[in-house]
Amino acid sequence: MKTILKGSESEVVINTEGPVVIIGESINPTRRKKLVSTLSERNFEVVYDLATSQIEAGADVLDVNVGFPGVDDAKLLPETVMAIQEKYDVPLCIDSPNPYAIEAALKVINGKCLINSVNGEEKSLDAILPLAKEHNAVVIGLVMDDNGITHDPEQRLRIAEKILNRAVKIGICEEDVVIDPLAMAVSAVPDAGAVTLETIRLVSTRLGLNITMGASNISFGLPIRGVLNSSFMAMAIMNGLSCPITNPVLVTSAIRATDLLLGRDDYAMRYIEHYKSRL
Ligand code: THG
Repeated sequence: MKTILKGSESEVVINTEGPVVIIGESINPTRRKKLVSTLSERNFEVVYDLATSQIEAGADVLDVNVGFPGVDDAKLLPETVMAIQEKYDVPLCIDSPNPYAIEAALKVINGKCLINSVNGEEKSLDAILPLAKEHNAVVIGLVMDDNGITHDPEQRLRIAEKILNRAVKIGICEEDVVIDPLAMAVSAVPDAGAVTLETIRLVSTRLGLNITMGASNISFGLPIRGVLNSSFMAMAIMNGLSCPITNPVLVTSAIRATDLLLGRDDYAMRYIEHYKSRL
């Protein structure tokens, strides 16, 4: 299945058959004090630095999250989107739990973006799916609902099905629904990795949809995060992950290696190109 994203002129195709599309996670204030202080002053220099470094490292799409305590992200998210669009032509993934911020960002966005995210809760489905339809956006469906988070992969699949059905019912194409199987920290939930990997396998084989996830969540609170992130990434891609939200500076090498080993990189062209750009 192919999901098409667009910037102003650019186009990125997320294909369940690969190769993997990388959504850069780093425009996110979590533990980035400098991003918070500069954004508070409407200074986008740190945002530009993060955009440049991620694109150079292999990001195809940029996640944009400007949520921090005290911020009015219904104002700041569209402003940040406009600032990025002035300098870069890549599709964006607008990341906010606030439907007003999502709506405000959709009004200024060029092309066809990802909405991050909707989930199986009734109020989320009601708020977000009509916006995705109206603005012709792709929507990420998180597999949690009014009952919270389940650790049963079959239940997570059921929530994915519910989100897909509701989206299709209001006229969104199934390729414009991308599922997030929920990656959580293995330091807190011992079987978090196994549950997520099995959910990916189920969503991939039963629904055939494109799959994303916040892949770095898995390693929160642990040392040598790059090793955990890379190992998890390889297994997740094997099971059907097609567009991870991750830090390309740390993980693109593992992603290119995995695509090559899965036979999705003829003559190792992309792997070698990435290797050369690291020299
Ligand atoms: N699913 C979806 N969207 C998401 C998530 C998800 N968006 C947010 C988050 N989870 C994914 N993004 C991040 C961004 C940063 C980090 C992890 C996930 C991160 N940051 C470093 C830290 O906290 O130590 C700090 C920055 C760095 O040094 O890289 O790990 O699950 N749909």
